Amino acid sequence: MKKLNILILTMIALGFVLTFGAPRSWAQGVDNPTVFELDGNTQDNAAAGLDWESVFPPNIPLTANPIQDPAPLTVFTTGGSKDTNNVSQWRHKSGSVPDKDNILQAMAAALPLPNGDTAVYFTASRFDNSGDAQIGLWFFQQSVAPQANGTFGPAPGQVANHVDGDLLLLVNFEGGGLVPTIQAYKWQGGVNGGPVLAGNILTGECGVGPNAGNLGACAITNAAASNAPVSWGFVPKSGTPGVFPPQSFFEGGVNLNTIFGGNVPCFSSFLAETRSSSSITAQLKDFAEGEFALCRIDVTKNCNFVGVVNNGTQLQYTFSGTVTNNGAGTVYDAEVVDTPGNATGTQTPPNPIPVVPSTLAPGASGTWQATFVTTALSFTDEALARAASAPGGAKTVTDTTTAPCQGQVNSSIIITKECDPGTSLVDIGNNVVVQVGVSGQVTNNGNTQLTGITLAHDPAATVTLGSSTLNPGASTTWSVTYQPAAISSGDGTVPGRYFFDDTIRVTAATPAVGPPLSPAAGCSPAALACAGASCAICPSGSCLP
Ligand SMILES: [Ca+2]
Ligand SMILES: [Ca+2]
Ligand SMILES: [Ca+2]
Repeated sequence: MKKLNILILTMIALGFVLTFGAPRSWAQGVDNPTVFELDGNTQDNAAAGLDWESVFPPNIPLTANPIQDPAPLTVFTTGGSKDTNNVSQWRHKSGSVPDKDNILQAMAAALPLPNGDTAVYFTASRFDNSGDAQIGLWFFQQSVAPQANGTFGPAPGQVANHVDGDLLLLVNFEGGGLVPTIQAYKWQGGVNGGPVLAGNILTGECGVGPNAGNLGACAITNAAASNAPVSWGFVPKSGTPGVFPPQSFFEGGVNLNTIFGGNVPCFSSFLAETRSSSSITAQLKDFAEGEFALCRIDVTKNCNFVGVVNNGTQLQYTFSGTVTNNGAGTVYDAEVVDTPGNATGTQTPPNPIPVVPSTLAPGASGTWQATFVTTALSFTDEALARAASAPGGAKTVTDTTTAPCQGQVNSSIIITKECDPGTSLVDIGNNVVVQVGVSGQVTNNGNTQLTGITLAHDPAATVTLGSSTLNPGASTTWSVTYQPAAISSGDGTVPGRYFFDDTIRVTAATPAVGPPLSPAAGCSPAALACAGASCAICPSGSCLP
């Protein structure tokens, strides 16, 4: 008798371990309440996981919170609107559906499971709880948004297609029951393909039954009335506004890695639909659709002006930034394509610019950098970052940003003048006349190359100029020799001392980059630079100090 008691106690103890030890294995399933509470309500309860009323962490893949779908918004129409057809054949309109098929709110979120898998959680509410619920949940790689002309696509005039790997979950609560049947389908065969059943997935009611905590896909509905999130504005057909009548609220999840292994597609939109039956060929009723970017990268960009290069003829900029994986899965082969909007130039390295590292786990960042040499002083520059969801795959995960680039130049020219070699007397024919010889330097005092430098002399005379082009900091010489027509000044108080005034002016000089030079103050007539001299003629020795 005593042995039997011990055996019973042992069995009870074993049962205790089997029952209450279950949470230890929850890490493997999508119905893991330490990640998300798939419990048939929206409240964030004691379990560690989030629920629909939680504040979601920043940067997780999330639809609108929630997607609102008030009647008569967006219902399926025409015979082509079936799960077995390419979305290019789907059509929608505003109209009515049976009240039990009228979706009011829907939502999806992606969260990592403890083992690194990616779980997607979904929810939908309906207007009337009288009748079976046949629900479909699509995860598309293309943007499959309802357009005003009745088609589905990323933008007006653009029709979306299925891409292999688009995921469909069929969740059916039938016969008045609370236990769903769930099937997962993967689209295969491109635009002419169809949904193919995905095998080897444990499915069922979330957190219930022998596989609780290990389900690859599950769903659950509310068996009893339950408060709706205030922000949803839920109003049932009958009952209390803000309260879900039984079987009006649905939630569930799917472990994407149990279906796709390591090659989870980069879904970009989510659609919750109601269906006329559990059949894969059922007619589709209402739907709510929203953006749901499972893979997401964010690119940043700075444009820094480095300086004037290549003898003052070009400007150098540095483009740099980061690419951050803010999505649910690792992205690969990240790179940046940079496009200076209204500037031409030479970029090093050329596009695509590598991101280091190019493989980014969720939350990780890489850096990128390039130099750009151009003549543009001001331009706006766009950076497109792109990455693949699988190594070597199509780079469909993208983000763009722009940054202003502003260079700075300082163009300047200065000129000097000296009485060198100065005045002298020359014998021209039968006359002895005064000859004035002046000279000086023209200097590029800025950081841009100057071309087309032209000088003018007053009184008018031929100017000899060493070079009409000057690099930054460079100088050249000029000289003029002329015979003045008259004495400029000198009152004779010092006998024999007279002055010949003249001016040299820079009348043209063109900077290689940046705005034209401005006239210098004090030059008359107007000039970019000027210098004057008053050269004396003296009796021998009298001009010496
Ligand atoms: Ca819940
Ligand atoms: Ca919780
Ligand atoms: Ca709708």
